[in-house]
Amino acid sequence: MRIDVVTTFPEMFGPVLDASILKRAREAGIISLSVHDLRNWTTDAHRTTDDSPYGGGAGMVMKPEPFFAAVEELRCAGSAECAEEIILLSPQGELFSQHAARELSSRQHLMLLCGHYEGVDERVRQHLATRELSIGDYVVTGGELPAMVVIDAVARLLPGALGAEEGAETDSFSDGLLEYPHYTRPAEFRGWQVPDVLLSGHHEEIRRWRRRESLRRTRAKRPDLLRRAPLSEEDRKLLAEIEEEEGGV
Ligand code: 9D3
Repeated sequence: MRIDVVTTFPEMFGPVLDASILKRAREAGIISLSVHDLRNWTTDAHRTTDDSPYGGGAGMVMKPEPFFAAVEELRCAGSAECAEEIILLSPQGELFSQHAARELSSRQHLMLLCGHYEGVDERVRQHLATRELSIGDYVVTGGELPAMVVIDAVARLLPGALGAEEGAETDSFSDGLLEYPHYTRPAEFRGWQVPDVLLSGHHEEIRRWRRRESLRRTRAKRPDLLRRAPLSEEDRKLLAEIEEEEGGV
């Protein structure tokens, strides 16, 4: 997969892209990432990327021309495929999700556009972006950190990006439930014991315990996920046991 990022803060990306999974995926040739400075597509001596808003008001708006010029130059360059998605990171975008990450991971070539200041000229959203994504209902100072979140979530789904150990399929969210509790040595730490069942060696009991705890946790912390999760006959039995133990909530 090829990913082109367009930003006024290209230096923010280096340390993240050179670490961990993203570094490994790039070295393995699974992903090819280029970060471009939006200022390369300005035409004035000051390399201006923003201007005051029509209609007045505080703050600045990012100009449309540099974004259009960047996308028009990069969209069909550097990969066999023209970018299928031009993604604008924006607080008004569709909420990014594991589902969206899976969708994007099937593409050959993505472009991510990062805004800043008070926002981006509306014509970028309407006539250039194919999709607008937000990473959540809180304000960060620009689209750069959200772009890195999207890149990380997508890259780890590409075949070969994770080690054999950490298959993306066993993830929380792949079956719609939160993960069960994890423990490692020591078996007792400051008086807190690891649950006996995990030390028992009874694989079937361990599997059932983990599934029950996964259901218990999801019910307590994310009932919205539980309502949407595909549940087996066994899951319903386990949930009935949990409800018996804990009463209504
Ligand atoms: C005054 C209204 N603000 C919108 C909530 C203006 C504004 C604040 C921050 C406009 C842009 C930004 C910069 N943030 C992003 O570009 C951004 C973002 C975010 O702030 N939260 C979650 N996801 C994203 S994706 C891009």
